[in-house]
Amino acid sequence: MRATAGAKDTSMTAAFMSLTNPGSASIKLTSATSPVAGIVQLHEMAMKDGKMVMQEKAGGITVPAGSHAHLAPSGDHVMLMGLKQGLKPGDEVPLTLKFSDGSSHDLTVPVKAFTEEEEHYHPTPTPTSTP
Ligand SMILES: [Cu+2]
Repeated sequence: MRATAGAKDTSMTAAFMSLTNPGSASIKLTSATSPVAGIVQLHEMAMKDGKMVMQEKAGGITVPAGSHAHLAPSGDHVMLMGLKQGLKPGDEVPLTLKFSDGSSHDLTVPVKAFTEEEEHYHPTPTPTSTP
């Protein structure tokens, strides 16, 4: 989870992780909650009007059977908004993930300083081929 210490906007942050699905059926991360945030959403980066923006990911984040989903600053992430406290490197934040099969997982997420912050909110335009 990205620290808010030193950030311009300390009311929100994001969590990044790798999810592994050892099962034989794909599964979706459908929601998340944390006591430090008023609202937790699952976000994706999407191209809108020629620039990358983040938006709520409809239907959740799929973890394919026997594979992984990587939540990273340039892609899908867990967005924490309405933070009730500042987060500094070294802090640990409880995060509960809920999945489409009804299971939930309680995590303790370490807070780290992220140098990718600018990339996350203001991604450098990269040339893309038009289909
Ligand atoms: Cu976001």
